[in-house]
Amino acid sequence: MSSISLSLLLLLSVASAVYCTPLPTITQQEQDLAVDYLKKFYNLTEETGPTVRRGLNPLTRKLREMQKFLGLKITGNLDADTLAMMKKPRCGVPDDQVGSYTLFGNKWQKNALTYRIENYTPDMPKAEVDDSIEKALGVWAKVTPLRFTRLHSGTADIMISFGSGDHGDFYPFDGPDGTLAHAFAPSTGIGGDAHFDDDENFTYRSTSGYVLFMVAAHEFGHSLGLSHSNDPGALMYPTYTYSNPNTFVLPQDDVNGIQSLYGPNPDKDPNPGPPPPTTPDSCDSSLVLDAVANLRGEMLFFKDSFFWRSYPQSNRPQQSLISSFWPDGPASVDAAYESLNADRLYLFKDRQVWAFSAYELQPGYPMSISSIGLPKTVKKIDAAMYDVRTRKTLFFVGDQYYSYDEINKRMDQGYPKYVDEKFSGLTSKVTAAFQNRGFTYIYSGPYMFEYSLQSGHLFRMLGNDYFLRCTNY
Ligand SMILES: [Ca+2]
Ligand SMILES: [Ca+2]
Ligand SMILES: [Ca+2]
Ligand SMILES: [Zn+2]
Ligand SMILES: [Zn+2]
Repeated sequence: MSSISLSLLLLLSVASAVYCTPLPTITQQEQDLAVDYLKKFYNLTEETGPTVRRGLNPLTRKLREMQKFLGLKITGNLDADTLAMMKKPRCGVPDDQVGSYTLFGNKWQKNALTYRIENYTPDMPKAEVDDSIEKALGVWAKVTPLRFTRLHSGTADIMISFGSGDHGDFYPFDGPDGTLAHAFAPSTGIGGDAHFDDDENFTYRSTSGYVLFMVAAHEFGHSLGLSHSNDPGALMYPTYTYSNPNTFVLPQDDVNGIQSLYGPNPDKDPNPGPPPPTTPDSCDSSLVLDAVANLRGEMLFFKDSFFWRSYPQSNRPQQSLISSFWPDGPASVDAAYESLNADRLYLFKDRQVWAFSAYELQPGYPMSISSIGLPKTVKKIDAAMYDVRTRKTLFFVGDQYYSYDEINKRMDQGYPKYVDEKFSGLTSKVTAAFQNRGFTYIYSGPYMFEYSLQSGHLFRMLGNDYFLRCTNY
């Protein structure tokens, strides 16, 4: 009895993995949220009158615009990923332009600017608010000729305040989460000012609550003339991402944006620190991917803290931060694979493995990689690949590989074996691996080799960018 129901369950889970993910049921509340989001951030306007318009309906058009800007699959539907994105905490300024860093209208016609902190949040001691604001302005001063002086009275260029709900402009805040803050482009009066939603819990350094330094640094980008960027690594990307304030370095896209307005910093920095982080570029011919995996019919390509997803209908892969889809996962990965047997995506980093059902972390994870039977001497996995035909997963470690039986959930006897015994000609380290349409693809540095796993025959040598069609055309 129990074994029958178990095998039925297994069948059901395999079926859902093979066909498609079920459509989410959308509540009226979620529909309202979506319309409200598109009105606020994508200038969706009410259609009036019975006029039948040609082309896409405005809701679909705005959904597609949003999906494109935020790096989602462009479906024009209110799918689960899109709804999840709409529920993420973000900046209140609309995403009104498309591209990497964009300009927000004006710039200041002077480099010496003043700021004033008009009131405080009860969430943090005043000294921590002062320090967060000063450091957030310092992010921009470091790479430009802009210099900021604090005023304690009167009107400053950048007036900073905390408020909730209606707070004196035409853009009321929305209670906890949703919009965290907004700021106005350079101009007189309210221009340059930054408002923070005091219904949020702001913090100085903690990972619970919103780090005021991060939110403020983003808002001051608007105060200085930048709009939102669609570069998922940029500070000016619309949604909130936690970063450690002690180690934060302004990303290259934001540096390019602000320097296009004000030029570089003429003063030599005695402590230049690490260079600005750049977002991996799929057109970089020297690109070496960290890991490649399938997920429910899509291909996932991991590099640093980012991944691209490519699905059959798309003509260009979408790039996102790993943390925006798997917030409970590692910041970057060594290896990844999808077990069609278990309908699980596994991500590996150092000695740990995380298991996800799509984006949901499974109970008990992360676990040690020794829990799947790898010897304790293995410090990290270089690559992992699930073989559809045998339902075995190969784990590549140095010049060797292990074989894991997904059905019986144990390591096969007689391993590790040398990689070049199985894959002729492959003498350097495997960096990533996956299967697609019956072929086995083994990545090694900037190269990728196409094999038949069964015969071991090598068909051709390609580059890391073969599936990852370059997006800058
Ligand atoms: Ca002002
Ligand atoms: Ca809010
Ligand atoms: Ca790897
Ligand atoms: Zn913003
Ligand atoms: Zn406001």
